[in-house]
Amino acid sequence: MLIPRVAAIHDLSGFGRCSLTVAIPVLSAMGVQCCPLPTAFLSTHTGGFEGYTFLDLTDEMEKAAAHWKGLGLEFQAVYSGFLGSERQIALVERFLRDFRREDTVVVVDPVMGDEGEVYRTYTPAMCRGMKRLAREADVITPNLTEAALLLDLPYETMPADEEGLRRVVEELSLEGKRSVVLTGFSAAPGSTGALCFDAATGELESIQAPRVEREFCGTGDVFASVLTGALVQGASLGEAARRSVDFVLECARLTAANGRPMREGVDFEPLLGLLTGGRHA
Ligand code: PXL
Repeated sequence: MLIPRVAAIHDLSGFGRCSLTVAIPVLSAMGVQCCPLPTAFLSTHTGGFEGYTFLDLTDEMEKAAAHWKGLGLEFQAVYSGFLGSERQIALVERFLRDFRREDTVVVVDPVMGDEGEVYRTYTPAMCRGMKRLAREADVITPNLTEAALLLDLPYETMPADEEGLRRVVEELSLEGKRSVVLTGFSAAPGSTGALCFDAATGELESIQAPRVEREFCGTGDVFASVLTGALVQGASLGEAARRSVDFVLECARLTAANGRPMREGVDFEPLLGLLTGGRHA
């Protein structure tokens, strides 16, 4: 049995449960091999902490990617998220040129901001770079803030109704060429989930679950990691989004029940068992 292999290009934040500290355990639990290519090492993520350390790993990434190329490694998916510099975005583009094969799924989580705010380390040039990188993706997983940035629209002008958001997702699909999973989409009060456009079928689908009335940190990373794992297991986009929405709901419920602070991310560890038992597990 071939264990699917994913190159995960994200930061490593020591505390706060996001990016690689989510992607590695989630993909492993799903029976998928995660090969991390860390973009930066931070003491914590940048949301809700002061004085975090930030070590840019661009030079190291370049060397590691060259080594992987020399080894002839192949990946069933390349999954990128939080990036630390403009140069790094170009490096991920080069990584795709070197490693993308016919059947490689490229998932770009265009991590740039949330709740209408751009993350502190993201410059306008980096946002332009992310938009360029996202053009190479098979699947993108923006939240509404990132959707606005990708479309060069002010966040305040983004529609709130389903009809308008369907148009946003269609526009993000680049005329049906790439799949889009808009996260944090609420189809009705008390419900939340994702609005998906599947480039394979040309169909739009809303995937919903009950909403836990609290804000959480790192749920985008949990969502995109489960989605990537399910896609390399052969799930359709809709099935993969269903697994992601359901798992994020369980994480949100447990974190709320445990009363944990937002900046610590979600309490996902006791729930990893829900992810085992996929097609290859
Ligand atoms: O969850 C997205 C994310 C990833 N990585 C870092 C972040 C954030 C969000 O704040 O700061 C370092």
